[in-house]
Amino acid sequence: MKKNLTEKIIGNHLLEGKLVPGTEVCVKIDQTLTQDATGTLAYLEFEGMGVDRIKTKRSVSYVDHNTLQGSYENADDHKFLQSIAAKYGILFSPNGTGVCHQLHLERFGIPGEILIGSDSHTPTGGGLGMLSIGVGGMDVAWALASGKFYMKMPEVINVELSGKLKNWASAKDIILELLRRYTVKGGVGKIFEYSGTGVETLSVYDRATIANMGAELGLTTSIFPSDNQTKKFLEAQGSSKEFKYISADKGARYDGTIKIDLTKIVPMIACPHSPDNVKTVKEVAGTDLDQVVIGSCTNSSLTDLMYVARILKNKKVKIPTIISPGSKQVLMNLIKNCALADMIESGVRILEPACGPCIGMGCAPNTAGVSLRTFNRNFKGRSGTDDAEIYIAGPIVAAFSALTGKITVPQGKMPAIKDSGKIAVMRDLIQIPKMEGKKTKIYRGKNIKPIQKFSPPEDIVSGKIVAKFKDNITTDDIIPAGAKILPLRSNIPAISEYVFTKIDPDFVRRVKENKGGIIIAGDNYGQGSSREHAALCPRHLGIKAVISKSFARIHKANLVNFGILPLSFVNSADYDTVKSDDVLEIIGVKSLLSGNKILKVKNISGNSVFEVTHDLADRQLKILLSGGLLNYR
Ligand code: MIC
Ligand code: SF4
Repeated sequence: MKKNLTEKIIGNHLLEGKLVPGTEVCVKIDQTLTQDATGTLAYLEFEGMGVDRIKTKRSVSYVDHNTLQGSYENADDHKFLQSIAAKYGILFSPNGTGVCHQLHLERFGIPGEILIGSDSHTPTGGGLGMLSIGVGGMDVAWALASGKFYMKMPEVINVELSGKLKNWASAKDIILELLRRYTVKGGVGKIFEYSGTGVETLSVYDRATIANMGAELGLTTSIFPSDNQTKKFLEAQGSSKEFKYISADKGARYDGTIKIDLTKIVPMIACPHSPDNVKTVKEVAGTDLDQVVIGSCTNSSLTDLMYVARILKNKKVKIPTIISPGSKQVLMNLIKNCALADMIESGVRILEPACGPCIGMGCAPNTAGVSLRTFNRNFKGRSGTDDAEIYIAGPIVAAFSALTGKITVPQGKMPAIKDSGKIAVMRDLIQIPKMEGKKTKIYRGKNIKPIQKFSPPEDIVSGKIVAKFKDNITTDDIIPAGAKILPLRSNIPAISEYVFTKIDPDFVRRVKENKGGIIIAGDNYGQGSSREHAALCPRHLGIKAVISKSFARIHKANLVNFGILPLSFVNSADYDTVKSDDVLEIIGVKSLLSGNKILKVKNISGNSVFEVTHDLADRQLKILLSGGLLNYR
């Protein structure tokens, strides 16, 4: 039978289930990654599972999010992560080495393998033919403990690229065009598999940018074939032995097709406050800017920054411009080929390789400031300044705009960036664990609080509607990031005080007063980051159920893992009939286990009844009705 690339990779790793979209499959996991903001919880959960050794081939713990060390909290977390790595045989990438996705691509990318990571941009690895999926920390912990991962088999969509980019258009513009067409919820339940003659015109870094930002479409992941470009990339990284060709069979079956003619792509930009609010750069050209920031796991590769250096060379930036290279290796290459000198001479600030401003760790814009960034998310408030206006574009548009202080359409002849295929490779920055096993003392600073277990739900789950939200609520809305809150990621009681503070400052008080409650939401609840704090913290406060029109994939799995019922309206018009403060009773929750798909919800205040449903697998229902994954084990 002819197979697409996804079917080949999943088929090679299949432990349970069939490749039927919408049904649950269990796959063997080759690699995992964590970063420090989600990693501490993931490893606490892993410890709670009580196994001696990791069951994966390669697992890496990166420190790249909480890098400021403004006080003891981050440093404590990093020492905890380092000691856990030594104990269990996990590789450790220390603070300042680079952003996890950039590093993982450069150092550990292997076509045909399966990677899961506790970060929503893990799909970056799809740029070189590795099936890479973002998940919650608990799912990484479970993969470390068992070598397995359960997921719903997605539909596989063939994205057929033809032609070649021209006139300053870049990979970022391809993914922005897809976001313009399909929106932040257009990819839920799907994998985008790229094919066609246009693919070979894109480098692995271009492909990684596209795969990375597929997360913004809500996709399970994106994947490119492994071809001569992949070979060249792996050779340059000193990893040629990992190379193999892998692609879909000719005539393979797909669940849908999208066609993109690369010759028609023009520079695009996402306008405030959503990555799918996309226009052409021409449409918003001339908008005054206060700041330009170049970096993040989407656009901080050597090639990206070489274009930036070339555009800035012998010119001066007009507004504060900040550049954060994706990894120390990228920075070292920029030093060796003198591109860093061109950047610094033009007046830019250089930050150390880390997530930095992308996660609100510094460089927040001024009040109501307008900032153009090469990142992937421009949700309101994520920059650290609540009323800032954030635009998202590729590094070329960003560099041109830095020179004028306004959003600017790239002009002139596009320079060719010479690619000799040779770069300075820094393979020894990531620490190979000593594997001291049982002898290793785990360092637990006072910021690290023990992981909590929750009791199973009653048969009738009742509570007040403590909040009613609209569509597309992000996990940044639920539990904000930023320099003030991020250091508390290992301290659930402390960080829970910030739940919904940006969009509903009274939420925590109300939930405490009511001793818990139920949340109502519109479509795509929990889009964005994989942070399981967005499930765990509401659970800690006493939230028992979220009833929405629909959920984002990773967040729904996180809700299950922490025992919050993720239920959907059978009739979405019922969303309009419920209001804040109504008291609800969800009846017969335990009957879910015997196959009941639909539950009745009594609205005691409104004196009415409506129905809710779910699309969870039996295994997930068992977890949910045990009160979460830690109880289920
Ligand atoms: C993000 O880009 O929002 C993050 C920070 O990388 C998150 C993870 C986190 O919240 O720690 C993600 O994308 O999953
Ligand atoms: Fe880091 Fe930003 Fe990438 Fe998230 S999106 S991993 S915060 S660089």
